[in-house]
Amino acid sequence: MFNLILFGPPGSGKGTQSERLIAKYGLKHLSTGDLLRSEIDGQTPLGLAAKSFMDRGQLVPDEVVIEMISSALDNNPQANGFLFDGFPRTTAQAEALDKLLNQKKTEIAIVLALQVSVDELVKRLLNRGRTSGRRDDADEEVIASRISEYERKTAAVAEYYKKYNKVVYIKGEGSIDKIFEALCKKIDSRKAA
Ligand code: B4P
Repeated sequence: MFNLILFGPPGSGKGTQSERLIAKYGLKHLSTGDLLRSEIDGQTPLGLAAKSFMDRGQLVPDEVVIEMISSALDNNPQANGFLFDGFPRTTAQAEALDKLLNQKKTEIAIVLALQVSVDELVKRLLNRGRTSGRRDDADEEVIASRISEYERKTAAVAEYYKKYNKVVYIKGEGSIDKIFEALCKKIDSRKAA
């Protein structure tokens, strides 16, 4: 099994690059953002609870997302590997993920961290907000709060995986094709190691 984490601030290109990476490497895509939005669309109790946090640009509580990922892992016993997109977003989530993978006798092979300036993040998210209908992309204050949640709670996740030499940084600005190429190079060299 080959499991990877695509890491980076909101708007850094995680969702965009994930789609290409899962097609190339045959991985199962697990995006907590997508899973939460589908709970909201289905008006489930979990979705209703998550919506108030997401609309304000805050992280959804750890126990909710950890439980969601745990079920998603159990529901995909045949997967060749997982691409985690937007998860883990706190150190507690990273510790929980390690335990879950450990129970399945597997682990994270690499953490690909996309680096993008704050100005570019805001520009991209506002731009998507004009067409996507995503409420969290439409309001500059909500975007600022997502970026500040990232800095306060999520940036530490990279430090957590650095202890295990799993983090590789990639410049997330430039053409989508070039960034994809750079990501593939890092994955291929980790697979060959
Ligand atoms: P997510 O759905 O994960 O959304 P995101 O961080 O904004 O990134 P996304 O992947 O969608 O955007 P991308 O960078 O691809 O999270 C939404 C919310 O859910 C969070 O705020 C939180 O409330 C909650 N949540 C999710 N996971 C959670 C967890 N684990 N714990 C707690 N809460 C959680 O792309 C952005 C835009 O940039 C796109 O329009 C794209 O086209 C564009 N773009 C991409 N690459 C580009 C490039 N190279 N050049 C120009 N534009 C580019």
